[in-house]
Amino acid sequence: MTAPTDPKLAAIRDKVHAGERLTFDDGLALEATSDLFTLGELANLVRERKNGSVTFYNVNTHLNPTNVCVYRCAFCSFRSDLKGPTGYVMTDEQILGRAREATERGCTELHVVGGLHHQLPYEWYLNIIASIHREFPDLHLKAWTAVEWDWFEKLTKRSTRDLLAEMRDAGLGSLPGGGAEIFHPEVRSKICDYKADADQWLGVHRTWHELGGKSNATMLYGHIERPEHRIDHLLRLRGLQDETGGFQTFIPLAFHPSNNPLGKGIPKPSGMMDLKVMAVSRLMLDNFPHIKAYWQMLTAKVAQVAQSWGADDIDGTVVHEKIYHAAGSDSPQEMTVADLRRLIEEAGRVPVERDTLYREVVRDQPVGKRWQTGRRLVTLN
Ligand code: V47
Ligand code: SF4
Repeated sequence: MTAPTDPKLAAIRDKVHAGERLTFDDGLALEATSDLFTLGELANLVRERKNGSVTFYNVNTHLNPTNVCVYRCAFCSFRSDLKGPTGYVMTDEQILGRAREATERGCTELHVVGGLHHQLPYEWYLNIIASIHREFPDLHLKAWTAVEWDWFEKLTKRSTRDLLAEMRDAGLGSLPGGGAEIFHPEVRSKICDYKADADQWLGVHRTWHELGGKSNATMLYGHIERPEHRIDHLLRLRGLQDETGGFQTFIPLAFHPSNNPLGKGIPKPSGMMDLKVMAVSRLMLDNFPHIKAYWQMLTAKVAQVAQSWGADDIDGTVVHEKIYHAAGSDSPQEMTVADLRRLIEEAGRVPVERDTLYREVVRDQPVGKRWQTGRRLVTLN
């Protein structure tokens, strides 16, 4: 391995080898380099320290109960106006049908997020969780982004703590990482003014962690943000993780520019940028156990390579995906377990099925075939 010629990168390399924390300036230096090999070498070192050669995947599906949304985030291709031609609200039967389908396919997780509907009360969102949990108690419900929780607080005038505790008692399992976008107000005010700001987003996760819950975090990159905004974003997450330890995984989300106002004239992030953001995230978020290369977002090809640039998770089977497909994603809607395992094995990694809380899932039969239902036998850890 040859030493990097850039002296800043050489100093960072020494720090990473010594297990020292990187600073904001280190983050900027990592962002500035085009030495992708050194970035990969360093991120891979941290990845293997934390997770060895394992890459996690899960068997999951998504549920977006409505796309009607009071907000108008400039990057969003999924939302609809209240009376828009593409607006929908799923019926209780459709929602339970989706949960039934998930269970029959052997899913361990249902990822539930949607729009902030102008007229539906908080109780509608609560009932989704309660009714699915009543019928399918083994399905882990990873539900509602911090933006949605902030909306519930506005709707009910109750504290987020109270709402989170109520929904946990009704069957909520964990919080997804969406809605974080870019925290810095210079960018946030341009791409998603009005919705929960950085402190509100972080506040929801802090409260959930204080209640003993686990959650994820994301960052939407590749639009109008600059490197300093990305590093700022990562350091705010690292700060909260120092306080609570409640984050499990970080997911960098590549911006998809089709069918949304922000995307005009902006190309999709390049492969180079995808790998750089992945590696920088792994290096800056030294207290996050996992970094996810979400294949739906990155493409299966980049998710495969990202496993050598810091990622130790590629997400799951997914099946029903609306948010990125509305924004021009040409990834398939679904991957079989066999597809996911092949992606991982070809990258020289060891595939391990996990549940939402990163416990290994052991099945009594392989779920290599899409329609084969696996029964969870033992959960380790
Ligand atoms: O918050 C919306 C992003 C997020 C676009 O927690 C877009 O395991 C790119 O957070 N281009 C929701 N991104 C999805 C999300 C997520 C996904 C997978 C796993 C997990 C997890 C969380 O999708 C939004 C926003 O940042 N998004 N529109 C777009 N045009
Ligand atoms: Fe609404 Fe979420 Fe789309 Fe923003 S990203 S407009 S909050 S659905």
